Parts: sequence; structure tokens; C-alpha cells
Amino acid sequence: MKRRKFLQNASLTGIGVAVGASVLAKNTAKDISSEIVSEATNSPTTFPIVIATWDVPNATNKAGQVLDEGKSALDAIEQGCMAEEADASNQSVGLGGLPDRDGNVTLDACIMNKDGNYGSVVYIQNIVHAISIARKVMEETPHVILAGKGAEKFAVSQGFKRVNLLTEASKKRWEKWKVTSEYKPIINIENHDTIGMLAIDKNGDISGGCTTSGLAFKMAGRVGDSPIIGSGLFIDNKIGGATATGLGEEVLKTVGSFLIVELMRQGRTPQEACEEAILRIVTSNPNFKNFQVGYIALNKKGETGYYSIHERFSTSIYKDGKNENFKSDFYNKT
Ligand code: SD4
Repeated sequence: MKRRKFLQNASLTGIGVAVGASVLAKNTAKDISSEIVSEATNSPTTFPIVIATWDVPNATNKAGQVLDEGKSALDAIEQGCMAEEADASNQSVGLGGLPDRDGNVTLDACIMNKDGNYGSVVYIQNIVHAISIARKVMEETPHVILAGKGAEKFAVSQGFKRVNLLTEASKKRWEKWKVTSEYKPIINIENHDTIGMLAIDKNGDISGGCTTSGLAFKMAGRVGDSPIIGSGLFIDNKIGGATATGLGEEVLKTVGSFLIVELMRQGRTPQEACEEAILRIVTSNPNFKNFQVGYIALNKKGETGYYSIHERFSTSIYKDGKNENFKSDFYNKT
């Protein structure tokens, strides 16, 4: 069982934190220094490239290998995400994901290809590879989203096996949580978390995917941003792509990934666009000190960006045969 470290913000009081005008002025997108980020990841571009949320070397390595074999960005996304879904030690994705407050592990995932097609599953249970079912929804059905029992039935009809996703380790965490039943956003889940992944293949075509078990101990029936087009993920093969991690409700309210792609369309770099999308959240929600959101983005030139509200967000990048993890710059420096 790998180490998992949950960091809770010391100021998790449940009381909203007022944001003074001076704080916001100090932290405008223009002021934020991103030179280190840019130097680290935006050296002259060769394709393919994979970028994913958090420290997920196995996932980016797998996706990178698929791309190095000459396969499509879509294949790389599916297989990269599958690596994380199969890893029971990642308690935020697939097998071993933390359950909702009733003890059910429910998964959300989506995938988007270079042609602007999209497939998604929400609130699916008992199937490990939600990302593959999302792809099947995109490729084998006339729909874009399947939910719950219908999604599970569709998965079984496509040959996927039913599996109990609640591992002993996740069950123990749930039983411990039930003692207080206190529901608080977790600022960071380092090491592993929801995986959002973007890839550009040797032809310069972009695809993306996002897969998660959602927020631990969520209300039964809750769906987050991850499977929702424009929020957890958006791809426009002419421009680039973006994907999100963190408190899905905030990403949904600001349609974060679509916003980032639109900002890139208007000429922002991926880094500037991620910073602006985070700024959009913190300026509209004075409670931002109590939750985390992180974005990653990739443009058509192969430039990458990443940014979060709080520290300790990171991104994994596979590029030029190297698989590296980079710490993200962040908004809340106070
Ligand atoms: C959700 N955005 O369900 C996901 C959870 C996540 O880091 O990304 N956690 O809201």
C-alpha cells in the first residue's frame, strides 16, 4: 500500500474568508510568476507529449509508450488512465476508490478525441475501467453520457466484468470516517488523485481523458466535474486541451476546462489560461482557502501549463522520452 498523505488546510473552519481587493490585485494573472514553470516544460517542442494531473508516473509512462509506438493520442489516453484505474493503492480512481457515504464506490470518467467527439460515464459502479466505457459510449452509442445502472449494463454488454471496487483498505477508511461522518473538502491528495490527462501524438492530434471515484464520502448520487464536458475536460484539436482536479463543484460552476481552451484560442499561453481560470474561481468564491482546484493545459504547439489555488499540486509530463513530475505554481501565497 503506497503512502497517502492528506493535507488539510489549517484554516478549515467552515467560515468564509474575505478576499481583500489588495490581495486580489497582488495576485492578478499578470503578476503571477510562471517563468520557472515555462522554462521547465516549454522548451522546443517535439511530439508526442503527455501531461497528467498529479504524480502518476506509471500512467504517463504507459501513455508515452503507446504514443512512441506510433498509436493515437486517444489510445494513449485510454491506456494511461487505465493504469491508474487498475492501481488499488490510488484511492481516488477506479479499483480501491474511496466510497460515497453509503459505502458505494461510484466512478465518473470521460474521454474526448481530436474530432471533438466525447463520451462519458457518470455514477457507474462495479466496473474498473470507467475510461474504457466512456470511450465505448463515444464510439458505440448514439449518446454522449450514460449514468449509473444503465452505464453498468452497457459495460457488461460490451464484455466488461463486474468487480467489487471497495477494497479492504478503502472500506477501513470509510468505517473510520463514519465515526464522525464529518464532510470537509480535502485541500490536497498528494501522490495520487483524480487523473486528468492530455496527449498530443506524432501527427500533432490532441485527445484527453479524466477518470475518478470523485470526492470521498460524497452524498450518494453526487456527480462531479470530471465526466462533464467543458468542466473536467475539454479538447479542441485546433487549439489545445485542458483538464481539472480538485473540488468539482467549483470547476463546474466556472466551466473551467472550456474556459482555458477559449482563453488559449484568444492567444493566451496554456500557463496564462490556467492562471486566469483559477483567478475566476478565487474571485467568485471568497471561501477559496478551504478547497483546492488544479488545472493543466496543452496547446497545439505542445506548450504546457499548470496552476492551482493551493500549493502541492503537481503535474506529470512525458516528453522527449523523459517522464518527470513538476511542482505547480499556485495562487494562495498568503
Ligand atoms: C470531483 N474533481 O469529483 C473530482 C475530484 C478530484 O482531486 O479531482 N479530486 O470533484
